[in-house]
Amino acid sequence: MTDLAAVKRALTAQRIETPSWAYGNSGTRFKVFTQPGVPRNPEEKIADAAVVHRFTGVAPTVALHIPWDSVDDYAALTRYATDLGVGIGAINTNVFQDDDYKLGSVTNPDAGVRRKATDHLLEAIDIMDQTGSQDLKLWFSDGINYPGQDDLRTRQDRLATALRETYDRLGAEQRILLEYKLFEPAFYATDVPDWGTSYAHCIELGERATVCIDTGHHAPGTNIEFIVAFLLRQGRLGAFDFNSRFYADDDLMVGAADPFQLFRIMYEIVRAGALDPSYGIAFMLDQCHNIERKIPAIIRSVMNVQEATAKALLVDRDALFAAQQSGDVLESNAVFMDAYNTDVRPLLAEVRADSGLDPDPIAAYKRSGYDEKIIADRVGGNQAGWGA
Ligand code: LRH
Ligand code: MN
Ligand code: MN
Repeated sequence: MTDLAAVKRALTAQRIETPSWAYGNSGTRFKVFTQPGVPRNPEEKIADAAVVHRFTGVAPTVALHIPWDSVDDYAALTRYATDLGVGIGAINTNVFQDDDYKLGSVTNPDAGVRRKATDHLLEAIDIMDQTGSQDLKLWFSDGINYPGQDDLRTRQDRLATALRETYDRLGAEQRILLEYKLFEPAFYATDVPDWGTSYAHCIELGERATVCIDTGHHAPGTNIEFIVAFLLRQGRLGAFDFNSRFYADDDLMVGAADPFQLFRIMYEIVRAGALDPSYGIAFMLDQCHNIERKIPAIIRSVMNVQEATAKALLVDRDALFAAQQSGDVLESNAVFMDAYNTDVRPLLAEVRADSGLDPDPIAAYKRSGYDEKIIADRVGGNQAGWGA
């Protein structure tokens, strides 16, 4: 039997981090469709994140991406966020948008470029010291397009060297989240293409290096929940970049393309007792809203994660384990699917009402007048990461 009060407590305690860049204009390599009212600076992105938190109650931190969110005074930016009721979360590094990085950043054949890239990673830790952030998120676009273009093994050595220097600079409470991605922008071989490569580097570095799973960074058909289960068992799952994909790294709203997959992932989290923030997994969104209004899309994404989580929490684990133990294939699957097929929207509405929130965050946002206000106030807003 499922303990409904415990399910509600877990849902109330859940935390989801939103990304600053999802509030700004974004696009594909073919076109950035600008929207009225988008943030013009990091402060306005944080203000939008605070609005998402105000209506959902579970998104109290916002991830920054440097240099997209560079400011002169990070302590002041942190105070600004705190005043709005949110905190600064992970600091994301960017060693992929500079001409120098054409042949790679930390794996570049040129030692000078490697130095520049590593210095950026170290600078990000300086920023973390000022924002109080614990997580340094590293994603390397490094890779090669043609067989023979560079030495695969030497590039791993260069990567390890840069990671070591970065890891050694971490403060006692700080950690590295090493993200992997199968391909793009490199098409033949990426230097951190999969969870195994990330995991191996994390093991080499030490216990404060963990893997970040971006759900859009796998080959079609990859069983992501298996990766989740494996890394949890090893104590090396540090974070998610949630989004959905139909084809490649689509960065669509999480739970939009495959809500069943999101449920299966969240089940492994619940199964491992890893949902509570005290466990230390950063559940972040990494999305771009190219054609839809951004704030309601992010609220929708937060709600999609909540729905998948609620269903995962509703799995009757006693019944499931009993069926599994007796080798009852159909019953095991039926118990699992029963939870997935439950309409959890009334339960989540109740959880929100219990916390003093509007049970329907999107409707509440629409009624709030915030959208009209930012459209009127933010004239000339075009600041974003991708395609800015
Ligand atoms: C790379 C990535 C990584 C970047 C973000 C903007 O595809 O997922 O997390 O930091 O996109
Ligand atoms: Mn990502
Ligand atoms: Mn991505």
